[in-house]
Amino acid sequence: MTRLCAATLASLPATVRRPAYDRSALKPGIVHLGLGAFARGHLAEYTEDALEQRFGAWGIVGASLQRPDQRDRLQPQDGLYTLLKLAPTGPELRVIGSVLDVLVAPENPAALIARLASPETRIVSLTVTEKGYCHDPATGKLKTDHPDILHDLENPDAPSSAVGILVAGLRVRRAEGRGAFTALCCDNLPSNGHVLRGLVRDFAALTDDKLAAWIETDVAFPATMVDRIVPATTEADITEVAKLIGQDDAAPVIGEPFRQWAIEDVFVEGRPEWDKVGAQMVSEVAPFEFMKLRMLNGAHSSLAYLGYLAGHETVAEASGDPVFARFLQGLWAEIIPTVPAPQGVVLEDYAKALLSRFQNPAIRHRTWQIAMDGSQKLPQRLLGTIRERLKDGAPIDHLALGVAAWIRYVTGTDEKGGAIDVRDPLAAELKRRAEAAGSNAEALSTSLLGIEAIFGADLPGEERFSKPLAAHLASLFGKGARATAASLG
Ligand code: CS2
Repeated sequence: MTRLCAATLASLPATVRRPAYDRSALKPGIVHLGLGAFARGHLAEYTEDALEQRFGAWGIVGASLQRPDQRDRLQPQDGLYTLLKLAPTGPELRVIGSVLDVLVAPENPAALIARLASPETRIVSLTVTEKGYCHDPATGKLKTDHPDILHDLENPDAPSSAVGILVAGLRVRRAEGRGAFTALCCDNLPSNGHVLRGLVRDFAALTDDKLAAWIETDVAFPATMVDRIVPATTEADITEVAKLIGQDDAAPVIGEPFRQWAIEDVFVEGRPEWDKVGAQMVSEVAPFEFMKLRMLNGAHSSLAYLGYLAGHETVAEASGDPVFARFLQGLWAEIIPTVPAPQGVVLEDYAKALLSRFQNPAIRHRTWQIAMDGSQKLPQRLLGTIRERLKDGAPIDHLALGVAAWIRYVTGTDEKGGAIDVRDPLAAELKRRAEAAGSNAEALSTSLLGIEAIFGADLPGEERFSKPLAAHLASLFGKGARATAASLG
């Protein structure tokens, strides 16, 4: 079978939508750090739409910060790939053309820094996942003892972290009298623009106060809320897409049809007309962010741990199980009072829509995938909500069960005694603490609650949290995830 690339676009079946602009004239304007499936299914599609509406120099150069895989898949395809949107009613196929090239940071850091420093580059966007910011998730502050940060301080011209890379590019721009770019964080972090600004400024200040001050005044860091469910691509997806488009595509992206993007409209060097193609330009992203992080991601993580423990492989299976569907309703009832509704949104309707998005049988989003990196995710997904509920003296039973399920999960052994492949930057510490406590639920929950980078200094002393947490954990060990969720009524 032929491989998808610029030369084969014309022979795609008519059912496959393809770039409706002159791609050979497309110049780069965006560098995207962390070009995984999510960015290719979200930012790159919005940009594709914007290019179709009004053509401009907004092509994307992706950068992989770790492995060359993405570049190796995309370069032979001239950056082209299929976006397969799966609605319960059927598939929709589209080849995306907005990605022009992919750089691999560890292979050639100088080339990436030069691209960031190029006058063509006006936006540097990021999806490097929560742990990619080398910060303390409980406080949002830079971890100055993080190995990547230490490495980047030693090697400022060959940085490995996203923050180090941004600062290296900005340093050259300033030295050469070029203007700054906009750094657009598209990760699921609370106040993501503000947090990124602090990290970049604080890292720069470790070596160069003047650069830090210039960053503070000249670089824009808009806050964003991003949303589309895009599971990691599997071999089965690759086979399926080849069948549908009649060509080989080594890098397809599979996602749900729903997408949302709320952006604070502060850009120093312009932006694509994303607002003309569905992105919401808003002055205040926080209500969108609270709604999405707490209601979608908070439910996702809780369901991932409980569902995985109960033997459900995907979110669709777990949320299709009536016990967990009821658990989700109870969870959302606890979360909703802590969320200021964005204008025009009824949060109960948002919750209903979430349930049907989760239950979309065409999307195979593995509970294991979402369970990854819990130590980096819990603070913004569940713990902030718990703090607010406690302040109001409101019940937190469902929220606490989500956290208990995480603790049960990171012990590394499932309900049948099988090993769980726990992926987390704190995995070693979690394992050590779990082994020391054994299956003594109280000792285990006290020990994990003591990790200040996750739970802060306040939550361990909060009995209204620690007691139900330990009780839920004992129940998870005793009767399992499904029966425990069922017992919440
Ligand atoms: C998920 C998110 O993997 C995860 O932790 O909760 O990737 C989720 O699918 C997206 O944020 C949806 O927009």
